[in-house]
Amino acid sequence: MNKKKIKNKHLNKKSSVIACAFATLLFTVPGYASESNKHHSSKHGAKQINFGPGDHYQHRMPVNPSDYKKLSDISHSAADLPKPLLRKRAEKIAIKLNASEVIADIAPGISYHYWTFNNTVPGPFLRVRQGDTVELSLHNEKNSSHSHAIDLHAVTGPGGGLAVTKVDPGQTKTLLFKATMPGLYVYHCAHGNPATHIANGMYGLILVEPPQGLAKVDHEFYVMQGELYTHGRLGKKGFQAFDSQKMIDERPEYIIFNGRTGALVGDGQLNAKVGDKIRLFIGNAGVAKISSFHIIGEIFDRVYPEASLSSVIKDVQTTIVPAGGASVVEFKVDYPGNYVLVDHALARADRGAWGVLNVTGKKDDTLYLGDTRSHTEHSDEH
Ligand SMILES: [Cu+2]
Repeated sequence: MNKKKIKNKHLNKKSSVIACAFATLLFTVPGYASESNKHHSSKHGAKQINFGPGDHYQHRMPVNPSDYKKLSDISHSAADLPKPLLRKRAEKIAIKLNASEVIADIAPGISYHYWTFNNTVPGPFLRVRQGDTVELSLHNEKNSSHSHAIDLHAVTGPGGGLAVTKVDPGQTKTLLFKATMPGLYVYHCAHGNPATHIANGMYGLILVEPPQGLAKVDHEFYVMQGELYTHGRLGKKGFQAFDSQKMIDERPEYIIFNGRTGALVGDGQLNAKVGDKIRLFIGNAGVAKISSFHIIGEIFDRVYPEASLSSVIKDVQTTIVPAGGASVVEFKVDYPGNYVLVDHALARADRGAWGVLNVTGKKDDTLYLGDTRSHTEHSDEH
């Protein structure tokens, strides 16, 4: 949508809505977009006592699951990301994102009202080149219960784009930004009470490739940790409402990779062959926990700490991925088998934070050899 159209659409809004929005802006910290619209505030309970710059609603709005489309799988595939750009020069590129609210399963028989970018959690992996000018248009679906907006950590400017992308249900707005610094960055919705929008699933990663690109590898994967604050305790069946008190207490019931429990297991597992070079783009949406990302039985050959592509460290066991941050790790796989991806605050695996990298190929007995026979004999004696 061009600028003229956006402007006209804005002017056509009812004057009462403009007045309401203006009044709200007077009491809002710049860079935060408050939930001023009629779709929202009337649905919330009393204000929660908190001292943040965003909205203070309790977000205990009733959800009728039949009002939203039901998705069979919320998870974004780890193998689904754009190929390396290998572009000689910067360009102007267009990206379209769709804010959509859906019903999907956290685990079998446990469903949730997810808020998403493009119907998956995390949202699409965005890939641009340093120096590119990006025209990002954000549309909010008509039946959304909330307004949404986007803050990309790759953007320099108020709210990382939030200040100009607040979209009410049915609206589209466009942000133009220049990707100035290389790196792997988190993007997320930051409208209203930003933590709530992130906790409900609105996050993803954007890679700004340096002009020379990244070293060639055989596989790249996209893994992103997130948290779900459900009213029912871990494992409670049925539809689960969001619990804002648990969020402010930093007590997630589920800590997940790629949107739900089991997303990177079985059909969703990461696959490679002995000898392959692998790069993982790892993000952490938070909103509370810092991830201690580790792969059981593997050592990272190279880590770009905090996803700064300007520095690298070698031979790393576990890398920290801050809430609202990322990391890039590279390693060669040398031996077949299943390698388990975890947040090494290991009790979190029981809340869902794990996945599998399956490696096929020839065994190298000089690297790893187990004497299973003597173990069996030993067991038989008891
Ligand atoms: Cu949102």
